[in-house]
Amino acid sequence: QPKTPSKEDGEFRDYSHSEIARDAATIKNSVVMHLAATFLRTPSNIDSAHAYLASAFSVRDRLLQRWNLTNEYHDKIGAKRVYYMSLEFLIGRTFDNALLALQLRDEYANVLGDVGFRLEDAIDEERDAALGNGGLGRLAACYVDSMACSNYPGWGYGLRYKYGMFQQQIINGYQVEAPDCWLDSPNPWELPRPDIAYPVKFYGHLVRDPEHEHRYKWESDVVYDAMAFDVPVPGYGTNNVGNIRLWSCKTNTLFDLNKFNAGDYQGATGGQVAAQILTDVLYPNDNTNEGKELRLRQEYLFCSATMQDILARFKKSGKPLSELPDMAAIQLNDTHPTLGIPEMMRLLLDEEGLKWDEAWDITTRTFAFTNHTVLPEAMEKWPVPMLDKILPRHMGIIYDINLYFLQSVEKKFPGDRELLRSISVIEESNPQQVRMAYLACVGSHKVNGVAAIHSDIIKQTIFKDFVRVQGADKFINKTNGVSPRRWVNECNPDMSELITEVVGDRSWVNDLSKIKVLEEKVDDKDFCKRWWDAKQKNKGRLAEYILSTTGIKVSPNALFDVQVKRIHEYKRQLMNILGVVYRYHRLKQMTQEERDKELHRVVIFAGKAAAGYWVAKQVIKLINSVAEVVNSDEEIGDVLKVVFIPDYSVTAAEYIIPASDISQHISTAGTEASGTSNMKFVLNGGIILGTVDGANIEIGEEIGEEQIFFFGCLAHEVEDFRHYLRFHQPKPDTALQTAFDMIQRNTFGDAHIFQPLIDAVMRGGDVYLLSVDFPSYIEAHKAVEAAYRQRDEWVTKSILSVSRMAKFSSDRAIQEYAEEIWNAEPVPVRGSII
Ligand code: 6GP
Repeated sequence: QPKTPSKEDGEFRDYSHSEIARDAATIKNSVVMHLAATFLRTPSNIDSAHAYLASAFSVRDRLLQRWNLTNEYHDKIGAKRVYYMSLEFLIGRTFDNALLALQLRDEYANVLGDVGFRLEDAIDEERDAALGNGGLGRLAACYVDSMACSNYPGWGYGLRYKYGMFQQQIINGYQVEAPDCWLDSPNPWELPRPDIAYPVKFYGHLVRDPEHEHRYKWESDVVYDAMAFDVPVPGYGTNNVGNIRLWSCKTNTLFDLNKFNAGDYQGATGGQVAAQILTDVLYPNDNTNEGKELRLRQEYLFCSATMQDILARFKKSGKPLSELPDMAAIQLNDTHPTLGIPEMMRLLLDEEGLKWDEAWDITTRTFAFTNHTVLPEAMEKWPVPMLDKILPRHMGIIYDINLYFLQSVEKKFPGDRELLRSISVIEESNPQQVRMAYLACVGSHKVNGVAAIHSDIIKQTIFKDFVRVQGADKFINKTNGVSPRRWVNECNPDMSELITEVVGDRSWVNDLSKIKVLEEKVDDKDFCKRWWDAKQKNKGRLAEYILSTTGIKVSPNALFDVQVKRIHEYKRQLMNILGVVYRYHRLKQMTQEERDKELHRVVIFAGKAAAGYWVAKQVIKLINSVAEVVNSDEEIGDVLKVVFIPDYSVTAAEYIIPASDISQHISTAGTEASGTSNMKFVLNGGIILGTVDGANIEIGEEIGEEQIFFFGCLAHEVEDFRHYLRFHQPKPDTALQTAFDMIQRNTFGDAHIFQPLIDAVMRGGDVYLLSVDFPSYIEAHKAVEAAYRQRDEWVTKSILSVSRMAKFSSDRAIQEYAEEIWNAEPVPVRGSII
């Protein structure tokens, strides 16, 4: 049981006397000190890059002091720790976030002002930490933020990729990928920890211990050292500072001096290159599994170092290993960290000498698993021969896990061979494959989906047999959430001011239920005007951003219609751009007088396609080709503009999301597990146009269906439509046919480039049901337009929506995980230094 700290308060050191002072003079001294001692600059010889770096290092000093305090405190009281294991953390920038958390933003703005710089420009010098693809990686970042802010003793574990998410350039309308060299300039937000490193083995062979059934010695010459880098996670308005521990390979010891002396320079560094490559790149796949050997080794390096670190920390407590589940909870962010389960078993059996049943009990009580997708192409599977070669011990352990599991199934359902085949962790294909989702499920005490509909779907599909065998209670829902710190307070200062004014203070940032009172303001004309003006200001800011990134001029007075997310067929950016083509066609049919009466609209896209996802890349090309024609059509002018903002990132999202009037979340029903940007858009006063899918459904339930524009078929209808379309040609309605015709008449350049996109609908079975949903999609757009013309009612919708969004704070999500999965409690660090 985690101890409550209160009664021991007096025993702990009071740090208030050692807190680095927060007055202007001390802050200025520390910035100047870092300029000189860290960057060899004087105040008369700096640029905004150094203004940023020196201030960031000075903020970091303050954070690290609290980092130490937090960890020492948690150690002393023996708090139960939560470990969030994720191959992705899409952190974005940290400087502004840290300033707000420490409540030192004004102080640093003044100090920078004194040396001739604007804080905003310094903030703009920071590069995003883009160690993730999309929703899954950003969720991990929001969750560590919430753990820190809600005082949970939580750490993230991940990999420190040298190259993060690729940089997207748009050349001739096509996506071109360039490496993201984010570590080129000093990174103030990480601390190298050469003292914290663990050996990680690959390949080799096993020697069985004749005395013990389940004990082996794993011998191998291929051993790499994984070294820790710590990234502090500022807790807003609390002493607690969380941590993300990222692993990288140490290479110094792999230099072969003998080869070098013999003149074999390449050979001398070969081992270093092999080690380095393990943590060089983030795989840029979102919702797909590549099955590459390098990826498997990456996953294992991560899991092995993390398990060794967690066990080492636990063992310092001196408690018996059977108490590990009382002191540590490990959450698997999808299947990518699943090797943690057999690795924990290996350490407990081979290194600690535990018996199988003891080790298995400890493991399953410690691990829990979150599933983030139902797309079949994302299901991780590893060929048995590959696993056996790279990780022979783990393959053996997985076989045993499966054997004991299947024996228990056989006992409960004797003679059901079909059940055994379908539920087995090993798929009987050629070659055999390890189903990682099944392994994660067998090795965890709880499995959750990320929105109500998604958690239901996984119980009816991939985990159907497991529900039968292991009981329904193991399978629960934890609807996603987003951090109000980054996704309102930081990215939308003007709206945040208004909320603060109504709430009375800024406490809503850590307790989103307080924004409910906004509801009382819907009849306050003056307030509504200021609400509208805040949105307009954000749109002005985005218009500038669009101009500087694309050269396209848009008017903030138009309706901003936004779809930003990874480019994927199931997310249906194609349907959006076909809708734009149809709109363009209609506008061209009108007289000038008629056009003048039309609502002006800017359609904004952003998002990356996986480098190897050809269809998604063609969609980007189509969007850019349509944009080029529409934007240069003088007849159309400002009535319609189409923009593709390149290189979507967390930072770009912070400009885009607060500026949307309407945002599109239009996945085929049943395919988007949750979505999290939908929550961010509504929290920033935008309205959703969406399908009845993922968290859209729960958002609708919370804010009221009058506040959301739903369209399209329902999840339970999808299978029938798909079945029909496998055998019948789709029948596009006139609008969709018109859009196809326009493309095929070369309106947007050579039509044959785009023919495969049309064929996917017309000949490929229309898997994502564009032909089915298009008519209601167009109708929904009309409804949006009519509503936007009623400005007062629109503002009412916007304010009401925001006021009812408390559920979608990641603080709520984390509290549910803590109570229902982790059995962990908040442990606010005492000895106040604030
Ligand atoms: C994503 C889901 O597609 C998205 O709907 C959800 O909001 C997000 O996870 C966070 O839960 N899944 C992935 O990005 C992914 O790669 C394996 O899943």
